[in-house]
Formats: sequence, C-alpha cells, structure tokens
Amino acid sequence: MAMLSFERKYRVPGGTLMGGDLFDFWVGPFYVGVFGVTTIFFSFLGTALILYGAAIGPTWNVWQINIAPPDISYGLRFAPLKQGGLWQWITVAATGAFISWALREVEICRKLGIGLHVPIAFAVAIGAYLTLEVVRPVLLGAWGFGFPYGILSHLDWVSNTGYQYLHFHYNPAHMLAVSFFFATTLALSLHGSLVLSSVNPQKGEPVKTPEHENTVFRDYIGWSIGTLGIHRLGLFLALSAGFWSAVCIVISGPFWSRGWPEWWGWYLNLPIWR
Ligand code: 07D
Ligand code: 07D
Repeated sequence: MAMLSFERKYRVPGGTLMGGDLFDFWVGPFYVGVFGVTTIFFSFLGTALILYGAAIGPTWNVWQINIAPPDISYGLRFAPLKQGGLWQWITVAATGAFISWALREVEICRKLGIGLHVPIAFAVAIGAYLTLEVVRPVLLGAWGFGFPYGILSHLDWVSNTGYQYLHFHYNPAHMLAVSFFFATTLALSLHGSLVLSSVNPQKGEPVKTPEHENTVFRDYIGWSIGTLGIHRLGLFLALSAGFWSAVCIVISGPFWSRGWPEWWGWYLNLPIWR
C-alpha cells in the first residue's frame, strides 16, 4: 500500500492514553496528541531555561556553556535559581519532555496496532538519564552529584567521577556495558552490510532473498540467526548496554565508595590461591 493511502487509512481517532480525542490530530506529517503538546511545552521551557542560564553566565561559546547542579551543601533541597535552581528546573523540563515523547510513541504504536518495542527501548535510555540525574543523587543525598548541562562540562563530570573511583574500567558493570556497546556495533555492522549486499545489487542484477542472507552465515559459521532473530539480538544487545550503564553508575558511590580495582580483592582472596 502506498504510504499516502496507508496514512489515510490509519489516521483515525482512538488509541490515546488520556484526554480522549483532545489533540488527536495531525499537523502535516506529525501526530500531535496530548503528549505532543506536553513535549513541546517541556522542550520550550527547558531550552528557555538553558538560554537564560547562558545569558547570565560568562560565555556564549556553545562548547563552554555550563549549567551546574547546586552545591552539595544544598543536599536534596531546592536551590536559588542562580545557584543550581536552574539545573533543577531544567532537569524537571528534560524529564517531562523525555517521558512525554515516550508516551507519544506509545500512542502512535497503539494507533498502528504494533508492539511497544520502540517506546520500551527509549524508556531504557530515559532510565539511564534518570539514574544519573535523579536516582544516584537521591541515594547520595545531594543534587550536586548530578552531571552539569554543558557540552564540555558534562565530559569533565564523567572524567572526574571516573577518577574518584581510581580506575573506572575496573567497574565490572562498566565492563559489561562497554562490551554490550561494542557488541551492538558489531551486530549492526554485520546486519547492515549483509542486507545491503543482498538487496542493493549491482545494476542489472536481481535483488536477492533472505535465503541468500541466511546462507552467508550458514556457510561462515554453520548457523544463521535469521531475519527476525537478528533484530531480537540487536535490541537485546543495545538495551543491555543501556541497562548495564545505569547499573555501573548507580553502584558507584551508593554501593561501592572505594577504588574499583580494590573491588577485585575478592578474587585475590579466593581460597584456591592460599
Ligand atoms: C547520534 C542521536 C542524536 C543526538 C544528539 C545529541 C543535545 C545537547 C545541550 C548545549 C548518540 C544532541 C545534544 C540536544 C545540547 C546543551 C546544554 C545519539 C545520537 C546529537 N549526553 N557524552 C555527547 C548528551 C551523558 C559523553 C554529544 C545528552 C552522560 C561522552 C552530545 C545526554 C555521560 C561524550 C551529548 C548526555 C556522557 C558525549 C554526542 C543526556 C554518559 C562524547 C552524543 C540527556 C552517558 C560526545 C562533546 C551522541 C561529545 C558526547 C549529549 C549524557 C558522556 C553533546 C543529550 C552524563 C564521553 N553527549 N553523556 O552522539 O562529543 O549520542 O561530547 O543524558 O565524546 Mg553526552
Ligand atoms: C544517559 C543518554 C540518555 C539520553 C536521552 C535522550 C535529547 C533530544 C534532540 C537530536 C546512556 C536525550 C535526547 C536531548 C535531542 C534532537 C533533535 C545514555 C544516556 C534520555 N567508558 N563512564 C559510560 C566507556 C571511561 C564513566 C557509559 C568506554 C573512563 C562514568 C558507557 C570507555 C572513565 C560513566 C561507557 C570508557 C569513565 C561512564 C555511557 C573507553 C573516565 C557514566 C553510555 C573505551 C575517566 C556512564 C549511565 C551510557 C554511565 C559511563 C563507555 C571509559 C567513567 C558504558 C567505551 C575509564 C563516570 N561509559 N569511562 O550510559 O554508565 O549511555 O551512565 O575508554 O556515568 Mg565510561
């Protein structure tokens, strides 16, 4: 079915999560919905607060703009706008915008009658963000443990936080997360190259079928995961990367406050070495 006639068929009211038919319409190619409106609201609010923070800050250099969380001494209280309050409201706006976007995805999936895989995947990224900005600071007792909003300053935060634990590469959950990120790129490069090799042939050559794709891997390694399976594997690898990232940072501080290399003492102390 051509895309235009398909859109006419599916663009009918219903499938919304709340508000009934309120905002249940499209503007050009975009579905609006209640959560489209809340996304726009929170995004504008967050962007305006960032611009205000930049305006009262020392620089307009886009790499150096920095909106820092409150000092640790504020604990989990509200801080004055210029002393980290801006960061707190930007965090509220960002959380509102991300969750609104995810719920808008849910409504679109419900309208189409498809699974909720896309919003669930995005929810894992939102979960990692909330772990960094809400869960870990709450567990540590101060908003000041969150990362600052700024292109270079958030990198400084990652480096400083990493070195607080001496050698972050020794964090076992970081190892798992990194391995899953690497495995995700391996899987996507194999999948992308395989599909292109079959369905984008030289001029004059016929397009090949999934049997060709499966045979490549059967010939290489004796087995092919299949056309559905590769997408399941890809989603599993990518979501695991995000999940273990959240784990690696939430355990740093709340559950392990010394250097990560020291954590491996249990291995050196195994009775088999004695
Ligand atoms: C390609 C999809 C498109 C999305 C893009 C991001 C903004 C932010 C805000 C000026 C893959 C758009 C960016 C709207 C503008 C202001 C205040 C996604 C794609 C292009 N980081 N990070 C970047 C964010 C964290 C880390 C780049 C966001 C954690 C490292 C970009 C978040 C840690 C490096 C960026 C976030 C961390 C980066 C490219 C939120 C651990 C880099 C991102 C909301 C996760 C790289 C200068 C990209 C870089 C980079 C955005 C969180 C580490 C500015 C929005 C605290 C080590 N991060 N980041 O392509 O070049 O993502 O930095 O959590 O080396 Mg970061
Ligand atoms: C948080 C982003 C969420 C984004 C959302 C959407 C918009 C809209 C609009 C484009 C999680 C935002 C959308 C804004 C944009 C438009 C229109 C994703 C998030 C909701 N590390 N490390 C990780 C590696 C070292 C350290 C994770 C590698 C050092 C700390 C990942 C190396 C030290 C933390 C990772 C390496 C160190 C991490 C990041 C190599 C520093 C974290 C991915 C090869 C000295 C962070 C949850 C992630 C984490 C994290 C990889 C090195 C410290 C596994 C490959 C040794 C402190 N590192 N790292 O989490 O786990 O994505 O965060 O050396 O906090 Mg690390």
